[in-house]
Amino acid sequence: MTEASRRKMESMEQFLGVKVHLYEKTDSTNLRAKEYVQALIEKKNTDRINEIFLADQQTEGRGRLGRSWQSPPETGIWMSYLTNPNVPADKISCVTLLAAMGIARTVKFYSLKRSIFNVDAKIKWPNDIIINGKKICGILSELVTDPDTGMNYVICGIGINVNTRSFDTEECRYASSLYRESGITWDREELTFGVIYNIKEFMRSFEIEKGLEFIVPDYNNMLVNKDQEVILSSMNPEIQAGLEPRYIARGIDKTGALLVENSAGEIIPITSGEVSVRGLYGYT
Ligand code: BTX
Repeated sequence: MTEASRRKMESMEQFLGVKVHLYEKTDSTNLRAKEYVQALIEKKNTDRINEIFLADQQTEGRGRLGRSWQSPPETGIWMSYLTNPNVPADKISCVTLLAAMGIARTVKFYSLKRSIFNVDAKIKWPNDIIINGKKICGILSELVTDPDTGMNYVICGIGINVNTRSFDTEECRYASSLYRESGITWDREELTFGVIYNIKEFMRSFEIEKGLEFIVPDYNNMLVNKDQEVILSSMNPEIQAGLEPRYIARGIDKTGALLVENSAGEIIPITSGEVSVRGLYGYT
């Protein structure tokens, strides 16, 4: 990151009302945020927190279930949004869905502004943003609870492939970037500000409403496999044994669960983070 963009980023802190921690290179922004939370817990923090950990490059970017996340220098947005929302613990998982909405909305606004009409951002429940059937963004949310106060801190790790030219490993066969899908170089700073702004706004509404009802219609409009057949799978053999071969994805409900319809026409809410959703053909 250049000195000029660093200064710009810092001056945006006040506008966005968030503190930004910048790193040229770090192992993982989620790990930086976790360390920070530990220090807050030791200091017996009771304040509300909205802070961003943003890196140009991650050397050990992490995905879910111990997977890795490729985070090469100056190509993407590798950041963790740290917050401690005033909502019950059972609603904390909604933060991932709010982040996905914030990112998808930012990509849409940016595309409209620049007349880029060949990218249509969709959400793959619960934590991916998809364009043309390819994964351009993943979200890894982690929870840390203060054992004394019960305060919940959510670290919402966001990886967006912005101007990545190529993904050459088999591991990334479903990956793409905004550049690759649009043929245009995107402004990472502008996107970063938009993502932070939109997530913060969604979080604010979520705390007022104490739920997700306000995003359900918009979310379902962006759901990549809405009303399509999907296959659910789980690494947990007990959960896997109870799953049918195919379902139809009907959309999320106000708790953030994915509603799927089985062969008998029954609607089943899927809440488990242990279940992953695949379309019949390829990744989505
Ligand atoms: P995930 O488990 O859904 O996706 C990880 C999988 O995605 C990998 O196993 C690989 O197949 C594929 N993959 C790896 N790198 C990329 C990439 N750059 N683009 C597309 N596909 C890829 C998704 O986990 C959650 C990722 C969160 C990443 C952010 S970055 C900031 C924060 N810090 C951190 O360490 N992680 C988060």
